[in-house]
Amino acid sequence: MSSAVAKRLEGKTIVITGASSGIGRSTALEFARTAPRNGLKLVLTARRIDALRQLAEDIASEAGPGNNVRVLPFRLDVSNPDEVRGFVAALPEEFRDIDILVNNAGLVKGVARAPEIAEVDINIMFATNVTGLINMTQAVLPIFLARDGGRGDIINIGSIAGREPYPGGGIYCATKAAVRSFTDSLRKELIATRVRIAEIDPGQVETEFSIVRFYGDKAKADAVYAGCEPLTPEDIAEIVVFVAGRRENVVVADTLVFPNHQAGAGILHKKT
Ligand code: NDP
Ligand code: 8X3
Repeated sequence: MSSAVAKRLEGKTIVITGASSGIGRSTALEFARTAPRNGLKLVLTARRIDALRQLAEDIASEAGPGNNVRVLPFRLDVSNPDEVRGFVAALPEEFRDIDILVNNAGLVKGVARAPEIAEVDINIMFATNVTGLINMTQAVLPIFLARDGGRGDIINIGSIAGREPYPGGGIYCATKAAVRSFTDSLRKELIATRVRIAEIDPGQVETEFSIVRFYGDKAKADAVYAGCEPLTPEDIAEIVVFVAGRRENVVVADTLVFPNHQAGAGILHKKT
């Protein structure tokens, strides 16, 4: 017997960006766990294709024997506008009728403050977190709008950083504020359709995020989480699937989620 959520997800084609790690990877697994026998099609995208192929194997074993989840690992750099422009046309026909887009790919680079912020870091954060997310949305939205008056879900992963800018995060925070602004505009622009636009803003989640921030320095990344208990990527994945699995008339527009020791950007109670 299927749960109500599994039935609502029946036959859906779901695209997840940044599925090779962290929140995106956990979201792919969570969709498969929630609806293993409901004909889901998962298009898992990121730059690291080997990690996506491994994830496809992990999903097959998690979803268990008899599952009918179909997984397509697809190499895609969202910061490359040409790749994003060609994305939908490059999908095999049976994966093209996309129902849900999870715009999750994103990154932070460094903790530098103006005027010391490297131009290369500024550019990659904006090209990935902002232009990449907007281009993905524009690539997929025509599919939604062509469907009986407009139907489909866009779930954007923002951040507390988009609401509360902090020193050393000037560029990353600005990118997430841009995501928030674009998301809110989009929801208003699409009011005459049944397209649902959601934003989920996590606080501290332990993933590869801080390793990327500190250019691969694991010790610096670990120090971020010392003395506290961050959210896990699974915590956010469960919320993504919850949002996608609501009754069609229910829009969970905006969600802010913290671990228990956090009450704002950088407002953390750490054990000493
Ligand atoms: P991870 O570093 O673990 O995952 C980031 C994912 O984004 C990876 O799969 C990576 O894949 C992908 N990615 C990065 N650049 C590109 C690109 N140019 N094209 C395609 N994919 C790309 O971090 P998280 O899981 O934590 O991050 C996911 C999202 O959550 C981000 O948008 C982040 O800003 C947001 N977030 C994270 C928080 C945290 O504390 N961790 C808190 C709030 C929000 P690959 O390298 O293979 O391309
Ligand atoms: C990640 C949360 O506070 O490290 O988006 O910027 S924070």
